[in-house]
Amino acid sequence: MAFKHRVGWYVPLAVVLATAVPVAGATISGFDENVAAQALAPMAARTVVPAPVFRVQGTGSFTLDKSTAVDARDEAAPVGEYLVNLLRPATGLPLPMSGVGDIELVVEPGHPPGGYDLRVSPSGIWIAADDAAGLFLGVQTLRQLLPPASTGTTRFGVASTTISDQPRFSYRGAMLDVARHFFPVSVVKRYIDDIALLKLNVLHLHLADDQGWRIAIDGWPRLTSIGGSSEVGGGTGGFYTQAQYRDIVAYAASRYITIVPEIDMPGHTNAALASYPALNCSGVAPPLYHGTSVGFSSLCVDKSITWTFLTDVLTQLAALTPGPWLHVGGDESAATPLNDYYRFVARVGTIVAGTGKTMIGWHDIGRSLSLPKGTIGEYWDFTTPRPGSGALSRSLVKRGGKLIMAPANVAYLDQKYALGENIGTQWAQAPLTIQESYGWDPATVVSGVGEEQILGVEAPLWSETFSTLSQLEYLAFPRIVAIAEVGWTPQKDRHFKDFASRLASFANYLQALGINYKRTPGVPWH
Ligand code: TNX
Repeated sequence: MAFKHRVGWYVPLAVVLATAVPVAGATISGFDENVAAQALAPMAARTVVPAPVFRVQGTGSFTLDKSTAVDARDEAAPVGEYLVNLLRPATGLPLPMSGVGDIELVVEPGHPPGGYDLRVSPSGIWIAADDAAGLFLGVQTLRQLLPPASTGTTRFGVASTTISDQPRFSYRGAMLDVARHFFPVSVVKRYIDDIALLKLNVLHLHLADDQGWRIAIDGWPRLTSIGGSSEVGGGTGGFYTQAQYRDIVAYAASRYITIVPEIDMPGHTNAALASYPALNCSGVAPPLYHGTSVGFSSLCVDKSITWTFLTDVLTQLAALTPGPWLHVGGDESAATPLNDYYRFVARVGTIVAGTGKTMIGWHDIGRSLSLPKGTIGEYWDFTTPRPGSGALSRSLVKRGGKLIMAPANVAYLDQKYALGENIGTQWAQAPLTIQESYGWDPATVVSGVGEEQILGVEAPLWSETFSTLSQLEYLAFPRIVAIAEVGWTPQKDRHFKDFASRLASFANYLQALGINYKRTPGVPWH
């Protein structure tokens, strides 16, 4: 009974995949056009973002009703719980989790690496993946195949379809700057839910900068009582206790999202320097900083207290963070003499390696002469590299590291949509349009850094110019949707016009979820 909807699918799917996958040119858009343009019912199925790698439409549809149950056992159970917790309020249906169900979620070997298989037929829905994380990604697709809750629909139909899907890159990140303006746990959780919808799987938290220190470190209470007490513009700031940070990590994990904590150093450290006079070479603490300049602060490389401090910070952060990475910034350290910078990064690298984590730094750390093997660089220069940034990035790759691609002129979500807007910055070739956020290939930005050297992509959201959730979402959406598709969908299958039409449909989900977004020009918004 539980397998009834597999009958009639299993063989055709195997045949289809056996022929389509090796060709690797079997694009979703190709199939939509050639096979199934006539079969889009009841919900137009072209809404999925990021675009699945392989998809065919079937005929007919499956409709959820009072008798629909969800079968998700063992490793699949948490994903099943997540799904029914979303769908019960949205549909008003009971959707019991039982041993037998029309919606079947399965963890078993044999599915696309990092991805999932999904089938909808008139008799049911089946999603399967190698692990729960992959299954969760399949559930995100299913959410977008269902009508958005806000439309008042009472018929929850899903068009028959077969999808086989996997990501281009394993690291698909968003970064949130909670240092320039502080955002409470509730906002961070909301953003985690926002990005989960897009199949992003990393949230990088920029936890310390000149304007604020946002994470409690045992033994260093002034970091938060002083360093956390302010923000850009002079507001009251805030910080996460270690229990709150753990809560964020656990919430992210329940969405199969890894937290990457960043403490930016040796520059971008005024908040720490203001908290402890002894951390300053002069022994005198600077005042708290409420402005938006960069490149004026530095830790004091030759003081032993600097190393006691950094060992405590990095060791505690590593213990609080289950993910494999610690981000140490390393950018814009104009106030650190170059020789000091070399020695600083080398020693930080040793501490990070001692915690068992892999170090990430902005690509500037490629300058360092000594780095733990495999250190990851985050590339933030433009899609046409300016002098130096390409070489620094290649220097990381030569030492066995990979790159996270976050070119500022396409991936920095804080860049203004239009120069007249009142939030956002514009240093990175703003205005930044949705077409530009979509229209780049991570593998052709830095020569010598191709597909194999790239860990993934990230969309940073710096917070100098905004302080509310609504502003945060406005800057992120829809450009973060473009970055998510850049990180997921094969390059050859990406076309702006096709993306823009799916994005316009996806906006119905943004609306239903109350996610603020910019109606950028060039998208056929409904
Ligand atoms: C650059 S690029 C920064 C941040 C700013 C941001 C504003 C880089 C690694 N750092 O310090 O917040 O620009 O757009």
